[in-house]
Amino acid sequence: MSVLIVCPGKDPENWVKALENQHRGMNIYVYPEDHDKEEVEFALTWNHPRGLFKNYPNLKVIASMGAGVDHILSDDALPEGVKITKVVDDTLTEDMGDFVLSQVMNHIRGLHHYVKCQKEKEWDKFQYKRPQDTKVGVMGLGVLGNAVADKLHKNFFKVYGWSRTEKSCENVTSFYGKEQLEEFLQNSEILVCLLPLTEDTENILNADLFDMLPEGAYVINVARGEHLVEHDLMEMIDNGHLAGASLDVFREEPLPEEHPFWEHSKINITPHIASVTKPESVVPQIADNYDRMMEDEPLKNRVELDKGY
Ligand code: NDP
Ligand code: OXD
Repeated sequence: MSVLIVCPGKDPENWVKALENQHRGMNIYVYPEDHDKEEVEFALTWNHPRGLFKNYPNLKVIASMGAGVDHILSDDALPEGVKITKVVDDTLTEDMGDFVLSQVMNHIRGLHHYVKCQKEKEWDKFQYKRPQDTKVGVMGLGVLGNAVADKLHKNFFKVYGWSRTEKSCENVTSFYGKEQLEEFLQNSEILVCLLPLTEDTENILNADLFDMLPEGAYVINVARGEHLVEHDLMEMIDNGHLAGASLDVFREEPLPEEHPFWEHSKINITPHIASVTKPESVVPQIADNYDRMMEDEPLKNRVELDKGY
């Protein structure tokens, strides 16, 4: 039986090496190299070509190389009964916390502003805020959102959270469901999106939602580009309601050269690097799930298909 790695545009080498080290004797193919489709029971993937997996009659598990699984579930030709897993990894979680904390700190201390000032040789002091006086709202209190909320709390921010189901978190004032979204947003001077991309969350960062944020709020999107209605964001920044945004994810990646975000003085762009999967760290859980599949045992980090995350 074999494992198929499918990650067009990504270098598979570290994954292959780490898997071979972890699981001696595992038979690994890297798409599109020549292989027998009937042999493949387990696929490890990131952004596979749509429709590819329907040609694998014995495929049982599709494992995402990352925390998100929208790149798998958006394929409407997945083989019936196939199980999907996501990554839950301490390094990935820690890295996301560091990234969001640095973006939040950059915003309250005006560091993005000073990068621009230096280019213009402008000595323009920015009245900064302190963490104790800043309310941050985290949308999505899952593995990553929860860790981000915790890190922000440990750094003295006032933290609010929003999820689909009710939570009781010690250091986070939490809200859930559509009914409590407005109250959550009213408390979000900085809004961090860490939702999975699903039918319910697509386009959720839109003008109506921005309108419910306090005047001068700042938006950080580290989830998926499809959460954001780009035109609404630009309009709300340009009319002064929002102070700006830090965006790590985009509808089209790489962000096209002609995209207006590049030139916008109040939009900060990073190239989907908030938290990048480290193969050596993640491969043990992939190999463990491979063994579980072989033994017909329950998989770890299995995605609930009806929820979409
Ligand atoms: P989880 O599945 O652990 O958590 C998802 C959270 O979102 C849960 O709290 C869930 O609520 C909440 N949620 C889902 N749907 C809704 C909804 N309709 N309304 C309100 N809340 C909702 O995901 P992770 O924390 O592991 O990852 C989140 C996302 O981060 C990934 O899907 C991926 O897109 C993105 N990501 C981005 C990276 C980057 O580098 N930019 C790196 C890694 C991930 P409940 O708890 O009630 O179920
Ligand atoms: C992920 C990502 O989902 O990197 O892990 O976006």
